[in-house]
Amino acid sequence: MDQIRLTWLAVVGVVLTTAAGGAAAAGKTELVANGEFESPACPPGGFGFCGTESIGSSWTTTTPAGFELWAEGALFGLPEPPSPTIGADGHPTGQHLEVNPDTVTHTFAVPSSLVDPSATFSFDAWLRIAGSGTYEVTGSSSGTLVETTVMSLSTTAWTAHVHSLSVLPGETILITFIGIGTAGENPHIDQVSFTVDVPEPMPTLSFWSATLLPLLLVLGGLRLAASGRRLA
Ligand SMILES: [Ca+2]
Ligand SMILES: [Ca+2]
Repeated sequence: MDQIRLTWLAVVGVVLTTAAGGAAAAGKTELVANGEFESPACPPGGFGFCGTESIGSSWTTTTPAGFELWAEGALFGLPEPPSPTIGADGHPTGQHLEVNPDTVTHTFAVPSSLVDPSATFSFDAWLRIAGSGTYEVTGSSSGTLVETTVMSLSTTAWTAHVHSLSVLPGETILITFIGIGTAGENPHIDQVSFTVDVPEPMPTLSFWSATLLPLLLVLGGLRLAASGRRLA
């Protein structure tokens, strides 16, 4: 096999390796909408109720007045403590959601393009004054992914909850938060997150024809010219 053919084989090998790498590369994709509860805006330092249409249609609540959003550091009234202003990640909380003695859910679909089944579910919880709460995660194909678990026991700090899960492409995920206690004695939640690794799309044929193929032709031409000079 001559040197020119060897060079072309090497170039084709590099291109194929690059294509395979492009297909395998993945990025974290967030599947929870408005998980920081920053929309719509609360009155500064206070709290307010809002409807599903403003927080996002994939969220539901059984609280009759709607979703109860609180501003960062909001204080309902003494002797209650204000909401801790720093989340478990060390950053300011912004707004957060009071679950109330009710049920709050969030649903979304896992992308059908999913290759890697690993997912990460996480959120912060703060027990405002008393009561308690539980949460669970269910997949429409996978079944129960997180069993009913205590949400928060701290009235003075946000508690981080992190779960590594395995999900199936295309299934629907249901996250459920349940407050237990009387009104005003229930956990708050913040920075609800559910991430998966989704492969990045392959470069299109037009990308190859517009950039790499001309480059290969130029490289091949240079190689031929160099080979010709050596022969001359
Ligand atoms: Ca927030
Ligand atoms: Ca946050």
